[in-house]
Amino acid sequence: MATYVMGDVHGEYDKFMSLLEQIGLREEDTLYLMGDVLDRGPHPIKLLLKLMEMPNAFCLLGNHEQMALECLPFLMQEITEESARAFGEEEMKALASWLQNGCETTLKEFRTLDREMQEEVLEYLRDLLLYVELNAGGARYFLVHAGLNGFSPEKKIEDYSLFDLIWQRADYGRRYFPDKILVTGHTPTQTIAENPEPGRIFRGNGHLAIDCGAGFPDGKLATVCLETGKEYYA
Ligand SMILES: [Mn+2]
Repeated sequence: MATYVMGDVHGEYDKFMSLLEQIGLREEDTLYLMGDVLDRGPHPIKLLLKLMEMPNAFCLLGNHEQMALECLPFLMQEITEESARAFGEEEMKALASWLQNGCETTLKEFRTLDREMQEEVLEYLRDLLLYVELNAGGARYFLVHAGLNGFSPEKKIEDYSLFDLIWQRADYGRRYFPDKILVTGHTPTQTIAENPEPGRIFRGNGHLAIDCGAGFPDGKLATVCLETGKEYYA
């Protein structure tokens, strides 16, 4: 029984399939994805439909899924004069932000689904996990998409805002938990100043940062087996 954590896939379906093949994921293994499976890369919805079929794959909520959840419901309304007028300032702002963050490929594929599948996709997105705590290979891990902004050891997870958990970058120079490793995506490891190998998985100061920039031109998709520490790249 192995536990894998995987970085932000961003629609890179082929890289995802390549990693699945490399690790030889078995039924009894568990795969956690750090969120941001949507946007940028060519096949975000194809990827999501694949994940929906995998009983041993669990996805965290990333800021890209949150943007989709803020926009898809109102985009799915039929545009009539009346509902178009009903798009308020909030909705327009949400859509502008999603457009800036590479939603085109997600929208393109989402549009091809029938209404029933669209609803299923939304339901899956609404049920994504905000954080996961687990033990593997004798160590404890705390998984969250971006970080724990405003961290204090006594603070309960419910007291962090969504923005703190899925948008605000972790401080990789800082150790958060004395007894747990903080696993994050969201911040490409190319941009972590403390990382001696930019673009590879970063470990240090109680962190495991695994977004290796898939969806960007020179980026990779990465996964690591928590029991063995072995890293895989596509
Ligand atoms: Mn992100």
